[in-house]
Amino acid sequence: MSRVAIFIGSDSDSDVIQEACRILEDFGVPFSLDVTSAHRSPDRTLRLVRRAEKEGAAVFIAAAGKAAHLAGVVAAHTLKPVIGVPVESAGLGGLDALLSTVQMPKGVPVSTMALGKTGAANAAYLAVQILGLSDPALRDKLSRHREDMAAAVEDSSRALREKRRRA
Ligand code: RP5
Repeated sequence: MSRVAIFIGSDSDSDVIQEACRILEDFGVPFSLDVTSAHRSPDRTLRLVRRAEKEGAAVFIAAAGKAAHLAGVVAAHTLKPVIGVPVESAGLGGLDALLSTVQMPKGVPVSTMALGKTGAANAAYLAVQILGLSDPALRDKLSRHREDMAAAVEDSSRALREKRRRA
């Protein structure tokens, strides 16, 4: 049973979304990954949303570039939280996708992440946070991850001080 349903608008988005997949795997969160386009395969998109809901998905992640309406269309068809990841592309560099994803009309929100791989990673972390609301074990893992990040910052600061002392 997939707890997170991930959709990408094209297989050209697969490199970006790998960041999210890797993090969900690290946290042991089962997910599904499908290519579907709001524009090129609208019926398939709706079918996949319905299927994911039936199979128990609690959160959706949708990544797309250009006129990126995938997350918005998914949000229109579900009451579950939808996280949008705008993907950079040639031409407008991703600003097109960012604005298309973030500027949802009132009442149908999409939680919009940063562009590209950082956004994909944060989409996974946010999905883990949402699932963690009802899963104490997952919340503990997330809390340990935050502690590890804080320790890594301290380590890098210590290493920098040491480097400067030796210089
Ligand atoms: C969007 O258009 C996709 O999400 C992708 O980011 C972009 C380009 O798609 P391709 O032309 O590479 O399939 O729909």
